[in-house]
Amino acid sequence: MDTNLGKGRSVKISKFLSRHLRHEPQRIGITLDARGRVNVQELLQAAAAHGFPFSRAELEEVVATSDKQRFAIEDGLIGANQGHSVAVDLELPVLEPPARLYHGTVGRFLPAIRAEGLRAMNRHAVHLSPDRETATRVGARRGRPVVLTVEAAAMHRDGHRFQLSRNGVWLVEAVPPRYLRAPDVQPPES
Ligand code: HQG
Repeated sequence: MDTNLGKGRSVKISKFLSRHLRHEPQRIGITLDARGRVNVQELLQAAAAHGFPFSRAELEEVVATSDKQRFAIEDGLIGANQGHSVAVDLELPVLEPPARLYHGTVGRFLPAIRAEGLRAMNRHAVHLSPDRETATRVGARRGRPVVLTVEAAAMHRDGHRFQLSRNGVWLVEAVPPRYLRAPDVQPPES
């Protein structure tokens, strides 16, 4: 399985997979099943037919080495573990969350978040991280990260449903403002 994929190539394939397994399967003429998966062979053919060929070995290496375990291959089917905008039912377990979870964002969103809480925006669910470090990385995609603490146990007690994705991301429909604790602004990276 070691294809010695360069990082650049690996990231390109990963982004291609995210785009088509989470958001726009129709763009390359594939149809996801109810759980959001497609046959691996069908995906390889569709990618090649739409000008972005890669091999099965490359695909398997990207899936195995993805820093966030974004994708999974099982029984010849591949799907994204979370992050969808298309309708899918990932059949994830509803679980009791840890007492606190974390959300990484950036300062410019805080006024809206304080007013209306966390919303799923373009995705199916609000994504929450189990630790501050992960949340800091999520926030840093957009600028200087700000980490919000979510009182998950209180939400759970009040009837909010939490699901755990296959790659360790906690998903919830929304987080009302009263469950958010004042952010601690991360120091700029030295
Ligand atoms: C913000 C990546 C205004 C929210 C990451 C975030 C994650 C609001 C943005 C996964 C808001 C949505 C998800 C409100 C939330 N008003 N802004 N009421 N509520 N926001 O990308 O959590 O690399 O959909 O703070 O690692 O950043 O794709 O969500 O900044 O796990 O695998 O609206 O995506 O994983 O952005 O990231 P996103 P996210 P991947």
